[in-house]
Amino acid sequence: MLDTLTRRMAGIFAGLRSKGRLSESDVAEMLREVRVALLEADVNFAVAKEFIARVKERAVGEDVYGSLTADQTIVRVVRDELTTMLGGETPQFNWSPAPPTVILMCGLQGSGKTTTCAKLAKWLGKHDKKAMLAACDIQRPAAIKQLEVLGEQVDVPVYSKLDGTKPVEIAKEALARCKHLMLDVLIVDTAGRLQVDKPLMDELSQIVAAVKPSEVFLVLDSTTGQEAVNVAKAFYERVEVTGAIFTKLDGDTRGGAVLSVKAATQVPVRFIGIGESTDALDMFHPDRMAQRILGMGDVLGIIEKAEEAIDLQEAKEMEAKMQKGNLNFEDMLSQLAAMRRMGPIQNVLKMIPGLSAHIPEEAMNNMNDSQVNRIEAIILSMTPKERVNPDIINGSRRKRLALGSGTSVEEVNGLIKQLYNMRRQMKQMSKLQQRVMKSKRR
Ligand SMILES: Nc1nc2c(ncn2[C@@H]2O[C@H](COP(=O)(O)OP(=O)(O)OP(=O)(O)O)[C@@H](O)[C@H]2O)c(=O)[nH]1
Ligand SMILES: [Mg+2]
Repeated sequence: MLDTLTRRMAGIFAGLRSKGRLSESDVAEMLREVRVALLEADVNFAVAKEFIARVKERAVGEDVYGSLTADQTIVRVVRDELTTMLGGETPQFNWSPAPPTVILMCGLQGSGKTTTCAKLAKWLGKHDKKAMLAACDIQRPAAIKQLEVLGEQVDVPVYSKLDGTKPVEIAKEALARCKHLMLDVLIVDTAGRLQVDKPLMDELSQIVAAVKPSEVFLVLDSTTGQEAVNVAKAFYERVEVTGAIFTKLDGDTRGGAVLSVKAATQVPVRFIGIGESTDALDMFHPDRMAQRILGMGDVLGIIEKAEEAIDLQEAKEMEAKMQKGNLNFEDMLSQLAAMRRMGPIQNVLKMIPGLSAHIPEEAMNNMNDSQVNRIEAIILSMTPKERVNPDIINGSRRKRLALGSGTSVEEVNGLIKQLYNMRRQMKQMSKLQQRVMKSKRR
């Protein structure tokens, strides 16, 4: 996601840091590079220009030239202005005071509405809100089926009708049903069109009037670049869109539309879709996104992902084991599972501050989950006894494990050695901790 831009920005600021005192022309040169990087990432021309002008103005105001900490100041100014450009504060979710809260999804054909309905339902589930989906795209029978399949995947009910009932009526009936079942949120999936036309807008207006949504999310395909911004403008003029959801930000999209839509149209970005699975939806935080783009990482994002993935009780037990230094392969297996729940390893790595600037792009792309898969395969080939007591794994068993897991004896040996190393380190660390505690008490 926005990898090229992040890399460029991190490079620009690293160059600045090595300069020491900054002159006015240093800063002007830096801003010129930033502007080019933004434009290359497909940020709207007017938005980029306005951004640079604001940074320049503040740089003068904050007296950065000649000061020793000029680079820090300028990075801070750029970060703040970038945050503002992305929408400033993270908008609060608009819950209806009288549940259920209705969310209307709209957008052009193929933008990702139906998929995002399911992702959103799952996201809401993680936030203790029970959702229901309403299939109001009756243009294609396959669309209803698609929503039903997705609904089953994320374990939420889907309200649908195959008898030619109009979308407005379906939405109304679904709302009544949702109330009856005392669910928290109704998500309404609608039909897409190739372009913003009158029939589409009329249908949306009717649904809005009938079910009074608290949130109207416009789903935009980020691979369409600046066209997405034009679509957002057109929708915003006709319906009360409360937020944009950008899909398909995984892969190699330049993503400039995501960066410019708020400044160009007033529509704030609320979520981003980063993959096809129902998990691949992140809430959009302007400040964190700005930090990420500037190579400062997204520490809060990592913590949130970890909190979602790790069971607190399990973590405590693990810590106790680590202190005693008797970590075993069962523990390693559950750690790997927790890691997997945090999403593809590349995505997590990219959130670590500074990493993207220092690890070459190629190396980053080579880092994938296959390493984790191999380790898991080896552990799963062990007997339960071997997993808790690796001492009993002898030479012939190691050969067998390599064969069973499709790896090599070297890899098996390496893994076992790694476990022993970890045990030793843990023991040393807890000894050190105890010593520090003792000396503090004295
Ligand atoms: N890689 C990737 N693919 C996505 C993402 N979101 C949606 N897709 C894919 O985009 C395609 C279209 O998604 P749909 O959800 O069917 O789009 P839609 O807007 O409902 O389409 P219509 O109902 O035909 O207007 C599907 O193949 C999805 O898997 C995303 O965040 N990343
Ligand atoms: Mg659809």
